[in-house]
Amino acid sequence: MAKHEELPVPVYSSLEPVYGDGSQLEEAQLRFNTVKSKFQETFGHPPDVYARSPGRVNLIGEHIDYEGYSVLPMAIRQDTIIAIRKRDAGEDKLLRITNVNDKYSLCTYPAEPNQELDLKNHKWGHYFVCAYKGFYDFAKVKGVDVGAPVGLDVIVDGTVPTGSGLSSSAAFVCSATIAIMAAFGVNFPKKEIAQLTCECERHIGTQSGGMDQAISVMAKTGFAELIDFNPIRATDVQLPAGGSFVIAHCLAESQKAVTAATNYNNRVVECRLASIVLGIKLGMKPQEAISKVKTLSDVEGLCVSFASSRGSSDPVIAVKEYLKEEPYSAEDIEKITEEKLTSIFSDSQSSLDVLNAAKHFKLHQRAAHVYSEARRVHAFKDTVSSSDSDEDKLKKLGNLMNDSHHSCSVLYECSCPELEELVKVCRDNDALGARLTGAGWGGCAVALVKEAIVPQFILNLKEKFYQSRIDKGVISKNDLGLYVFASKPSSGAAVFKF
Ligand code: NG1
Ligand code: MG
Repeated sequence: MAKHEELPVPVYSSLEPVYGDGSQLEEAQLRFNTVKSKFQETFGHPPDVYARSPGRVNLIGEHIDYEGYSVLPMAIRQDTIIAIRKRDAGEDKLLRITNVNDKYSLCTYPAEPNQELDLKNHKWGHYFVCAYKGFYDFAKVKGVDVGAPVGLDVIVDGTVPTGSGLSSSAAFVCSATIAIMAAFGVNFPKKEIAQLTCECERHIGTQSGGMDQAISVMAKTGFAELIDFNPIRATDVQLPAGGSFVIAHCLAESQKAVTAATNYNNRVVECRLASIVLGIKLGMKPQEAISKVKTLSDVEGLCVSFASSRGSSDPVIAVKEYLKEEPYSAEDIEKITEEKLTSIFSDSQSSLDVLNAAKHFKLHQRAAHVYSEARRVHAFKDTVSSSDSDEDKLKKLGNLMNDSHHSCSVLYECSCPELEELVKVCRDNDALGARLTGAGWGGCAVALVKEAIVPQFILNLKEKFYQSRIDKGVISKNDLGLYVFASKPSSGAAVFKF
């Protein structure tokens, strides 16, 4: 039997396989009806086909996917639905992208796969164009003839809160890519789509790893997934009984596409610099390290091959030995690399933006986070599959989540005051563990809570964290359910043809 990830995206003729048969189904029926009638109203035709792809919560393994290390997310119920129709060859050649939510106004682009996105002028529709460009690139690589570009009519309906670390962006890009494929009558193995959609999202200017797209495409109901990279692979992880994950938004929004140069991409660049410096210290020539060492997991490989001469294969020891704790200036690093940083990164405008904005680089701290976090992911997986009682497992998982948060906060500095407060409130109210999730700098925390206390736990968060913010008008009381909820592992991407 083919492995789950080697199968194409499932195509369904009814909503039940994805949305079950309870209240979620009713909600989904309403959403699909709204999407369909708004489509008809806007474009004068019904859509050809629909796609959906979910958001995710990362349980552990933060900021290590782009360094080549495995992560452990699960899909959430919230998703992005896209309805699409190919225009006839004789009609105008435009991509018209509209949204059920009026907050997002109509975006129009030429149906031109090679167009450049205006990244300085960020628009929500850009994410669709990422998918569109990626689709044509992929079709070319696969040798699939999809004909000359035609116009596309598109409606989007998303329930993943944006800027929340729950990956509304990947839900959008994956669902768009799969909708475009379905409109052109093609489908591919999920793991190939996971790889492709990850590359798609880079057109928006973030140097993202592949976690969000991988889980959005490959998730399975009832399981978290251990996601490995190079090549992408998903292994089912059955979480212990008696625990539940509660997701809570700290109400500071993280706009990653806008703050990339100082936050997300900055860390990607710091990790790359740490890798190069470690490669050189381990004995490589500067030129060789610059051209060959791309990630901290590459360095781990080097540590293993130099183990006999160094007496250790442990990259954590290499970090302690070779990277100083004080921040590095660009000049400090250039003395080691014997090449200007602007020349090392000359082929990446988004990295040059980082260099321009950065005052210094914390190589020791970033590398120490990545290596310790990579180990926590495996400890989490090993705990889940150990012979401990469920009670003990939950305790250990909670501790690993707490350690992960500490590392994100102190070593990676991707937390913020609101997230710190929220994580503390979670722990003070009997969470077994709590941590920021996703890129950070705002967005959500995830807490592991005993199932039996979930309703009380949520009430406590409302009282201790949200009430003052409702009083100040930051959010309305009626919207609370959007910002704090328990979530079970949900299913991945799907196509619907009715
Ligand atoms: P979010 O939280 O969606 O911005 C980002 C990256 C992930 C991963 C996490 C940090 C994208 C699309 N996603 O997630 O790949 O690196 O941060 O662990 O950039
Ligand atoms: Mg994102």
